[in-house]
Amino acid sequence: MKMELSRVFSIGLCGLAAGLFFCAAGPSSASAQSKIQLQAQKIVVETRLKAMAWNSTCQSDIVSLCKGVKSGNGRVYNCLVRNKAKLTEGCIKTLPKAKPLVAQLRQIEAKLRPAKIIHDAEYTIIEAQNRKAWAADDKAIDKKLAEIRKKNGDKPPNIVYILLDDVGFGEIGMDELSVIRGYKTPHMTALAKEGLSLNRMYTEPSCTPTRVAMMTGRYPTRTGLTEAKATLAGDGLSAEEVTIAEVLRDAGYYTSHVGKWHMGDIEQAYASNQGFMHAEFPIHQQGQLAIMGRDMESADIIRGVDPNRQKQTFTLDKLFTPDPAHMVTGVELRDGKLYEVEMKAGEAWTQKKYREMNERYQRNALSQLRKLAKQDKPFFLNYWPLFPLSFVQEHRSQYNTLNGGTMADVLVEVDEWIGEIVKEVDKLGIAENTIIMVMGDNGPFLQYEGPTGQTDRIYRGGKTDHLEGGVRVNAWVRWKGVIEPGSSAEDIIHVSDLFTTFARLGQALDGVPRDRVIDGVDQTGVLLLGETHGRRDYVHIYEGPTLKSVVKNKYKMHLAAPGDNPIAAPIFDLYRDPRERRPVDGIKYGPWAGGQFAGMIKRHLALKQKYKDRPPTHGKPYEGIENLRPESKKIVEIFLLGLPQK
Ligand SMILES: [Ca+2]
Repeated sequence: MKMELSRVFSIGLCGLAAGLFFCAAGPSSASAQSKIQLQAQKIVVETRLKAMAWNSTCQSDIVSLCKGVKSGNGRVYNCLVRNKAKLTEGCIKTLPKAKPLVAQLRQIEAKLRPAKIIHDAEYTIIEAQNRKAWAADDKAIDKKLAEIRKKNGDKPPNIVYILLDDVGFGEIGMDELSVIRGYKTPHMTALAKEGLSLNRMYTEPSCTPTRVAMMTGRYPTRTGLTEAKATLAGDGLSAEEVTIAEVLRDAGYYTSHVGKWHMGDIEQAYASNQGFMHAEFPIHQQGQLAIMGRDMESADIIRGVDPNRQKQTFTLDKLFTPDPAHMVTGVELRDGKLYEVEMKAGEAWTQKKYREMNERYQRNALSQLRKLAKQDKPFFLNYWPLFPLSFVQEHRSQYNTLNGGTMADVLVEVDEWIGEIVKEVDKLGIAENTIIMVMGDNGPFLQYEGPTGQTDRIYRGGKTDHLEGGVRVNAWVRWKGVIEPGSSAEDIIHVSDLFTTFARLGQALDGVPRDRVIDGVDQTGVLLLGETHGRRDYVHIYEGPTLKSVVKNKYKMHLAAPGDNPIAAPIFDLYRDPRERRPVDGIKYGPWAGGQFAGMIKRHLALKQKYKDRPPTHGKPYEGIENLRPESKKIVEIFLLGLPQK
């Protein structure tokens, strides 16, 4: 990572004590001073920084301690300060000398930064009509946040965010509904009663896209990462994306990730390089860990992965059928380095190991919680369990449900785990300054409907579908003493909104990038002021890179096939027809709604002319993992041979 320090410092930032003042002043526009004057000042400060010979004094520290930390927003400087104890003597001496200059640069950068976050065209339209009401809300929100902070020693709230895999709306936390499918999730049902239910939470249709949207505040298609991959891919979340973990970390949070990640197998995509100071996660996901194994072939969950089950007479490419044990499994960040854990060379991957991995993440999420609660810093704990996804019937003495499906049964177990986390927050005495949020990441995995015991229910469709069944999930937020217990909101929320909302709650809005479209809108109003204080009445629903439907208020249009008149595309009234079976009468709605939807889609796509979708980011898989097993090295070697050689 060759990088001039002047460049490192030249991009505005927040987070350090000296910088906070300027950040708190907000990204005000450069009204008094012209942009040119500010840019000239910036060059002067940068030159002075350069004259301090930073390059030679701190370069080795940056390479060894801040590898993977992105330039921009002062992240590298923050990294050096964080690692002060480990820095070389020369670098330590230079840090205080540079501090006032860095602060000055921040001030200039804050002024140069565009004042507003760039949102989708649709947001601009509703913002213009609600400006007055939102300004009043903002005042009330700021007052409330200031009161909460005062009560908690000026510390912004901790955030515990739990994202469950493949559980669509009605599968969790609604016991009266789930009894008809032979199970209950009492702990999540209790959580719903203690907090706010977000009844119109939209996600993306599958794992990777939802996680990208949550982490970056952007529709995944803008980031170039839309596919949910299971095998070696050589791509992932770009270093250029700014994640909520980075935004919160730079504002003084301790950031910790435990569990599923699923945003790529290249080094820059790892959780540990996307803003998390503690990170333990599998490089891939359950396709490898819960589906592709030989145990799973014996259970008839998958076919073709066990070479011993059929003659291999004409098999020339023995790696075409992947062995899950050849791919890297779980990794952990230890002293700044990433290691694969609990997996020996030559070892097979089994359902037993998958279960152990899940139990380890639960154990470690709890121990993280205990550790983080003791620190002075506020924390962001991002816990994304791999369970309830589970496909093999485990032989246990006791089953949990009448349903008996592999996933229904494990779901009840995960419900208990969530109960443990909530209980621990209460026990640690941090409940009043800790937001707990639990939600699903997409609809049910209907492709495995039989063995898992899952099915779609209120909404039609499941994972990978743009239908409501694919993208509607339960979501609850508990914040003791702040959010009214048992409340609910019908405002539309999209998972990307969490990026912006968490940034505001963490006093970190200044870290939200202003050079790209941020789809996530600030929904703090729904949390603090309640229903009807949301700032979104629309969602664009993509399947991969393709826009498939658009929601506005209670209406939803499924996009017309190429060549068909968009005005005549089917429109559904989601309150009257939640399963999207009978489009509304085209003659009665088409003339106005069809045209309005078509315009909404055009505006959304037009913004992409200025802010283009990023192409996918490619690289060598598994770089930066210290202890790659020989079998993992081999599959990478062969994978690379298949790529165009330079
Ligand atoms: Ca999922």
